[in-house]
Order: sequence, then C-alpha cells, then structure tokens
Amino acid sequence: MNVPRRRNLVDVPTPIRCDSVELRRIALPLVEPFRTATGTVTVRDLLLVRITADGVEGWGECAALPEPTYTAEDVAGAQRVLTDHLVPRLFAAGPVTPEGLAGALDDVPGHPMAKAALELALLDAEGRATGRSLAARLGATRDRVAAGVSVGLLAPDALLARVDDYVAAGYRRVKLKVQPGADHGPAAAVRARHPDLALQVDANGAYTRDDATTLAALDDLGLLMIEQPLADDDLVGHAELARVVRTPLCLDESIASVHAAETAFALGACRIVNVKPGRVGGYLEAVRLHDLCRARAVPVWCGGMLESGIGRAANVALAALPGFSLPGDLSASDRYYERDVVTAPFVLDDGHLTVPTGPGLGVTVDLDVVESFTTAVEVLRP
Ligand code: OSB
Ligand code: MG
Repeated sequence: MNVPRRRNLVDVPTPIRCDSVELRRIALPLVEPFRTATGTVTVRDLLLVRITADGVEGWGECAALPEPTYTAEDVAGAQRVLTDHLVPRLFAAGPVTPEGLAGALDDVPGHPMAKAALELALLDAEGRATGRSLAARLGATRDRVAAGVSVGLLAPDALLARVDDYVAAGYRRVKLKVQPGADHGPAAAVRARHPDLALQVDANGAYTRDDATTLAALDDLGLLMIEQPLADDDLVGHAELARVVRTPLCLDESIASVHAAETAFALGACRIVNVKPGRVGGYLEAVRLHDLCRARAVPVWCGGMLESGIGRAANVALAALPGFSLPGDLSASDRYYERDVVTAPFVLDDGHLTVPTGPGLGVTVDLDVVESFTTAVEVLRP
C-alpha cells in the first residue's frame, strides 16, 4: 500500500449537507471522432456536477453520452432526471453520506449514470472535507495504473497508423472496436505488425448468436478477450458462445450491477469483467463489483467513457484497487482532448497514469477552461 494516507483523518463515511448543486454542460472537442458499433462521438457533450457543502466543493462527471445508443441514458436525459428527481431527493434527505445516497434515491430505478455523477460529487466533497484521497477511500493499493487505449473504428491505414502511435507512446494494451465486416481483417493486420502487443476487441453488442463461427475465427489472433460480443440482455447467448470461442469473453454493457455479475458467473457467460462506475450506478457499487470478482478470481479492468480529467481522476483511483489486474481504458488526457479541464492533465509515465493523492479527486478543476467550454449552467438549491 503506497498510496499515502494522511494523519488525523475522519476514516468513516462523512455526512454531507448539500447547499447547492450546479449542473453544467460543457462541449469538449475530441482530438478525433470516436466511432463504435453503436455511434460516433465528435464533441464530448459532458454533464458536470458541482456541489457546495459546508464551504467545500465537490465535482462529479456523468458518463452519459449525447446519444442513448451505448446504454439507454443520454446526457440531456440524465440532466433532467437529476434536476426533477434525484437532486430533490438528495435535498430532502438532509445530510447524507456517500453510502447513504443510494438509499435516498432507491425508489427511482435505473439512471445509473445520473446517480453515479451525484455520488462522485459527494465523494469528492467528503474527501476535500476530511483530507482523504478518493483512492484511499475506495481501498486503492497502488500508486500508478497501467494505461490502455481504446481505438475506434477507422479505415485500415488510419487504424494501423494510430495503433503504431499508441504503441510508440507506451500504452500497455490496445483495444480495437469491431463490428460485423470489420473484425478479423483489421485485428489480424494489427497483430501482424505487433506480434507481442496485449490486444483485445470490443463489439458493443454488434453480433448475434448466429455469429459464433465469425467470433471463433478470432481465436487465432491471441487476443486477451472479446468484449461484449452480443446484446446486453443476452447472458445465455454469451454462455453458449463461451463454449465455442476459446478467447475469454468479457462483459461490459451486460454488467449493470453486482447482481448481474453474479448471474453472468452462474451461467458461465464471461471470464473477465469491465468495471465502469457510471454503468453500475457509482463508485461504491463499482467497488462491490470489484470485491465480488476478486472473491471469484475473475480479473477486472476499468472501462472508460471518454471522461474529462474529473471522471478520469476517479477512474484511476478505482483502478488502483488490487483486483484490477488488467490494464483499463485509461488513457492520457491528450488521447482524447487538446485541453483537459483539470490544471494538470493526465500524462503517460512509462505506460502508466499516476493515482492522485490529494484530498477527494485530487485534481484541480481549471474554472477558466471549464467556463470557456460551457454551454449551459443550472443551479439547484434546497
Ligand atoms: O464500450 O467501452 C466502451 C466509449 C464510449 C462508449 C462505450 C465504450 C467506450 C470506450 C472508450 O471504449 C474508452 C475510453 O474512454 O478510453
Ligand atoms: Mg465496451
């Protein structure tokens, strides 16, 4: 354990009384469009949550994308649910610990990304109040995490050039987006150029049970895993596929909760889990998912949603827990954005990102930069 813990900390969950909740939309241009089987993101229309509580601030970031195509949430919908339903429940609850938040919201099913954004703002405020880092709060045991990179669908030449760049930069693992008609060909071309590269693919549910032969053909490429080949609700289909394909299957969209992971394991639907805090409703549920997987000896890694430095800081903290034995979709700020919203962008150091050790998220939001990308601000009070 080399994440420094400060002295004289309150080491128990601390109730936070929210005085205000700011919902701020920013439009961050990506350095290049990110294309998956379920859509293309060119500008990251991002919802930030900023709370004030007894003189401290807390920041959260919502994972929802502009379009509801990866999962059912979208950024405008998440904002409306926060405004009309979640934030009023938070205010009505009075002082609440991050652990208590889920209970205050639990008559509202779903909307995990909206809930996770609010939880992260509470965790950050709590950390800033107590002096403890989010990493220490969640149980991190490392001070740096291996950086992986997720490469969107690209034309063949552009794909090879991009992978060459990322390998040269030191990324420890490359993930290629695939879809029917753009799978074995591009992955084999990358494999031929990089025989020893830690390589995996992600289909975002673009295949069906009828594609088992196509997916089994990937077995000759020495991939670490195939992520989410089938629809998110098709756990039985994944279990059947796992009997035909030798490459380990990893689930992303299907794992909406700890309970979903238990079901997947009971069926034999996956051997690896992508842990995405927004997808499971928050960082505390993500830690519980990590704990379950660790107890079952299922390797996990931290997924990404094209986060700014705010969400990235939290994901890096989470990925420093001991069960995160595989490199995550955690890349340097400059892989996504020309200008990140934190004063010290995340950079690669020997293929790793450094876990922040300051209070809460441990990053400083650059308000001028945030302001310059802001498209709308809404402030809610009790
Ligand atoms: O499936 O992992 C995914 C981005 C948007 C939606 C879904 C996914 C992704 C990524 C991005 O792969 C990874 C990253 O943030 O670096
Ligand atoms: Mg995925």
